[in-house]
Amino acid sequence: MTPVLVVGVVVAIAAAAGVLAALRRGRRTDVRRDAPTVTPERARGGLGERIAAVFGTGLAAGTWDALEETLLAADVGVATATALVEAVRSRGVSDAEEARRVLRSEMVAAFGSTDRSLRLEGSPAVVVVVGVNGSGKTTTIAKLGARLAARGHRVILGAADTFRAAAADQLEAWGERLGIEVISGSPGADPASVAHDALAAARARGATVLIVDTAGRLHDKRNLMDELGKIVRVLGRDGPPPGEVLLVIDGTTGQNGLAQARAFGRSAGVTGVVISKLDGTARGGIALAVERELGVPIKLVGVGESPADLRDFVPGEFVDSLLEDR
Ligand SMILES: Nc1nc2c(ncn2[C@@H]2O[C@H](COP(=O)(O)OP(=O)(O)OP(=O)(O)O)[C@@H](O)[C@H]2O)c(=O)[nH]1
Ligand SMILES: [Mg+2]
Repeated sequence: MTPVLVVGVVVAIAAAAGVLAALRRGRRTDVRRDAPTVTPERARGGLGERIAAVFGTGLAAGTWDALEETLLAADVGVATATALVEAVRSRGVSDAEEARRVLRSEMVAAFGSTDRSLRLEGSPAVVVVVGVNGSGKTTTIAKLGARLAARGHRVILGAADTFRAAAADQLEAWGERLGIEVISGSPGADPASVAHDALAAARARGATVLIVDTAGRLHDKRNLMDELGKIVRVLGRDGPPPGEVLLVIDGTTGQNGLAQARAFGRSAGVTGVVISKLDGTARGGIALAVERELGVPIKLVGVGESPADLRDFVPGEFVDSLLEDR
């Protein structure tokens, strides 16, 4: 490994530790505050410290390459890494502290100041959750359902993932645990018809939010994107279209996640992104790549498997946790 690559790999690990530590410590009211003050992750160093190392010996020929490698190793993507390095370079930055300040403001600016709140309009408001298999859709639905129910919503879940019999069972188990009703069809049923039935039930029960689970794969050779499009159309047939189509991306899949995001973003009318499993990844920078590439706001992040492990995505906090100097 070249020294640059070594720095990159270390940074990637440190970045994840920083994100995790900051998210766990929590800066929002709904965040658990039971993490110890000093954790092994924090002791290992963060992206800020690594950037300090890059600039530590003053500006040299390799500084900008090292910075770019550092960012790439945290998975911010080539286009974003190049743009960030260029931004820092063009400001005539000369020391680590200044570099980090400029980098922070450029990273936050890269996210933009778009509205990241969930659009919960309509009665019921409809949220469709899409993504490749295993990305974390069902778990995210449980977390979101729990959050909305705790805020006074009457929530119903629709199990339109009919690919596996166990998929509806999984959602039903969550429903039981959380005290939330789940509408499902028979295994192999047309997902759009399950979605339709779930909406009818939600209306009949006076639910304020319907969250619809979908499959990441299909039984036959039908096109998944067409199928998801059909679900969304059916849900909007005699009312407004679903307010949210949330794409769940597994934060541990790196550039692969980006490829998925492109496919879903183009075809399924995605309105928001959830990045799951940020607790298990060295690649928090994927958030920058995804938003820049898709132009769709990241709204939520998943940081664990329990119902409380859902956070609003706040760019400033996210970047601070990536860059924090511990
Ligand atoms: N650590 C961690 N694990 C997660 C998170 N979100 C989901 N998982 C785990 O990831 C695995 C897959 O999650 P699911 O919610 O079943 O994923 P899915 O997209 O519904 O999968 P399919 O139904 O097969 O398409 C499960 O073991 C979850 O517990 C997260 O934020 N952090
Ligand atoms: Mg699922």
